[in-house]
Amino acid sequence: MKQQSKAKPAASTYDGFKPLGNLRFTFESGALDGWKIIDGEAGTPVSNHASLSKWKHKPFNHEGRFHLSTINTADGFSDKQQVVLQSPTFEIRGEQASFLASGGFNTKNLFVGLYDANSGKVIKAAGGPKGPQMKRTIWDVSDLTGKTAFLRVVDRNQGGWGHLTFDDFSVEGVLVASTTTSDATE
Ligand SMILES: [Ca+2]
Repeated sequence: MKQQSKAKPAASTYDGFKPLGNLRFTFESGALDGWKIIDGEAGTPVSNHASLSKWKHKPFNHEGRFHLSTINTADGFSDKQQVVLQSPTFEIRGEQASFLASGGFNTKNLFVGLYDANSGKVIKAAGGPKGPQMKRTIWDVSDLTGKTAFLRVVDRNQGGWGHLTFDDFSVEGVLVASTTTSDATE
């Protein structure tokens, strides 16, 4: 690959992944699209930045123009910002789900979680690559078909790479009315 000039940011490159179903979260409206902040705060939870300010040579490679971010403050970036974001509730009808995420590794304080909406328990968790460029996660959800679920992007980490970005979620599924999510545990 040709070396990028330091003066010129690298062009953002989306992986062009074929969606795994009709239910998608891509944030291309520039708004939260039904996601809610359930703990903490985020200055600009839906970001159109192409990269972190110190990593212009390593763009996020998000889908489209916007992604979900726990590092984007009202006027810049801060790993100290802590926030928990929750998706709308949906019924899983497919066998696989997929998304892009960057930021820190999966830990108990920092993860993208898939929750059982009835029990409120985490079913699956993943993190970023401990770096600025989004990596793709594909989850086998074949044993969850017919169950209701929601996603959370959990950021309670203030250290280095203590943030997550999230974009381009897809699964075969349908949105449903929220049930017992207020009792959900982490
Ligand atoms: Ca997007």
